[in-house]
Amino acid sequence: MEFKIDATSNGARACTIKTAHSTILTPVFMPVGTQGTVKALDANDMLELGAKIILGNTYHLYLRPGSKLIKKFGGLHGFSKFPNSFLTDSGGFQAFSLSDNSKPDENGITFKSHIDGSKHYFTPQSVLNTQYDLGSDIMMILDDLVALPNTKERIQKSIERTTKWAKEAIEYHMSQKEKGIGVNQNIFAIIQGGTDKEFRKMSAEQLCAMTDYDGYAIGGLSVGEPNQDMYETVEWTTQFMPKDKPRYLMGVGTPEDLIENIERGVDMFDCVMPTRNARNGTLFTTFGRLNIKKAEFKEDTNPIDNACECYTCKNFSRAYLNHLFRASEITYFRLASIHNIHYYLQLMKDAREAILANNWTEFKKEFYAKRSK
Ligand code: PRF
Ligand code: ZN
Repeated sequence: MEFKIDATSNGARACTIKTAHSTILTPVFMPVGTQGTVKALDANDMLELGAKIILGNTYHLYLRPGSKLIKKFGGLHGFSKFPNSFLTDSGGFQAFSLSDNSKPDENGITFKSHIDGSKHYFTPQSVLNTQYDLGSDIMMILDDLVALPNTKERIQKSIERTTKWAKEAIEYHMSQKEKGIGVNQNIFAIIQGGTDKEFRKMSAEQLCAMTDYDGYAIGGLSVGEPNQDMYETVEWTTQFMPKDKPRYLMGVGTPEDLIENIERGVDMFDCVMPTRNARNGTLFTTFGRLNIKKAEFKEDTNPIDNACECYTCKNFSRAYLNHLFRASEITYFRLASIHNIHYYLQLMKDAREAILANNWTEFKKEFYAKRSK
């Protein structure tokens, strides 16, 4: 992977990441395609939207349809026909959040399938094997998640395990690459430590000392802690992360969260928010959120957002979307998802332009000013 910082502005970074499948300009938002598709959309829609990278989930694809099947089709790229980059999460977080009783031990995580209740075991090596089959451009390591708030003992355990697993993962990956496996695939470690400063420092220092990693993620946030705690933890943690590698904040967030964390030096984000919110009627606009279900939109001839240039806004009225939503038409999901993803991707493009022009502070001020109207 090639990585270059193009500009910085008041802590915010504009970088270029080159993988085997695409050139990614940061800050970047990665739409979530858990099952190998961004819900309601296909590869062509994602290309039209200009997405250079999307996220897939090892947990789901391992359980169904199975990574060996996907490998037969040429990995996620061949299977889904999305030609740009994929990042795949390791499964640790999904085992933690989706399985009834996932149980970590010193060597991995036991969990029960949310589909058929069957029992499975993930190890640092096994999740890489699955991700080699998937052919993702960026693979995430297995990490040990804890719900917040939690005891110091449990958080300490989590960072110890995560470091141990990270060491095993990078050693395994290096040995596999020597055999010609995963040579074009990159690997990111995941910093844990809750909102405790000492634990975050410890986790960041231990993981970033493993210099063979291609990038570093901040995990374990946006799991119920107050927003301000997340911002402070990110600000604190990034100082222990190398400047010359990508920084990824996992599972974050709202448009406001993205702006705040870009300013704190984060380059990459993913979140189900634009797609999930689209499906339940919440649409993002330059002036804030809009609920398309509302009766006030029944005869509204305007597009969702006059300032938006997405396919949906260029062609359809709020009245039509309000109708499609109320009639539970599948087309609604597609049109709403296109708009919300376009909003997130455009926000990242605008942020990048502001950084390149060294105009971050003004850009951030305007972002908030428009929304308070
Ligand atoms: N670890 C992994 N995936 C994640 C997270 C994490 O901590 C989060 C936390 N917000 C989202 N997705 N592996
Ligand atoms: Zn739009």
